[in-house]
Amino acid sequence: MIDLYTWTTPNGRKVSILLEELGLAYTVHAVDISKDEQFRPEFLKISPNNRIPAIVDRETGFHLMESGAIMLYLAEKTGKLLPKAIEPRYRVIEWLMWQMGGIGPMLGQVHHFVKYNKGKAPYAEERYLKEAHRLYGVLDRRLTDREFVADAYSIADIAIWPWISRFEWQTIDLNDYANVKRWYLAIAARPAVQRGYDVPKKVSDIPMP
Ligand SMILES: N[C@@H](CCC(=O)N[C@@H](CS)C(=O)NCC(=O)O)C(=O)O
Repeated sequence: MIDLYTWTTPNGRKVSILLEELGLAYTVHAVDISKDEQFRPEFLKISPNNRIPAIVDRETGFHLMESGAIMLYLAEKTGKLLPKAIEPRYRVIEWLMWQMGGIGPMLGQVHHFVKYNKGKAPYAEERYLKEAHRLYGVLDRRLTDREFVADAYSIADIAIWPWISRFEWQTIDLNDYANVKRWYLAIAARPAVQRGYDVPKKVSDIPMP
């Protein structure tokens, strides 16, 4: 049994979708970041960076923050969605790190400047939108001749997908990135993804291009 501390954001959905894909039993604890619940002392004990998601593995009491680390831990624990052989394993880790270092932080800036603070900082809007298009281009080229970002569906796809599901916030037209669109729709059709998307509560249907 896993305790999942999360909210209705891409980083939170990465872990709820993964838990659904793995079929692990979990209890959801909603941490409403719009009400600053991430700063509560009891949450800081398991997530000292005051951010969701975080988990506690009840079998051992082990707690973990940072979605990338959580995904590696859960995949390792179950032996699923992360290959064991060194090269395919590091191909997955490579694209997981690409999400953690690029897609997450950069698209997060697009949400901040373009969706929530439009007009306040034109230079930042231009900079992060340009970077968003560059990253979508990288993903589109990667998916030209392959179904998933690594060799098979993996934690790397699950990490990237919830960020792409905010394409409307990012003013991205998925029709400009045909391979990303095909990949996005294939993952959106998975029942586990649909269940995980609605954790800790349903906010909207999965956006469709
Ligand atoms: N690198 C962290 C980022 C986590 C993160 O930024 N979480 C956001 C929601 S998506 C959050 O908790 N924000 C609360 C705040 O900024 O105080 C991860 O991947 O887990």
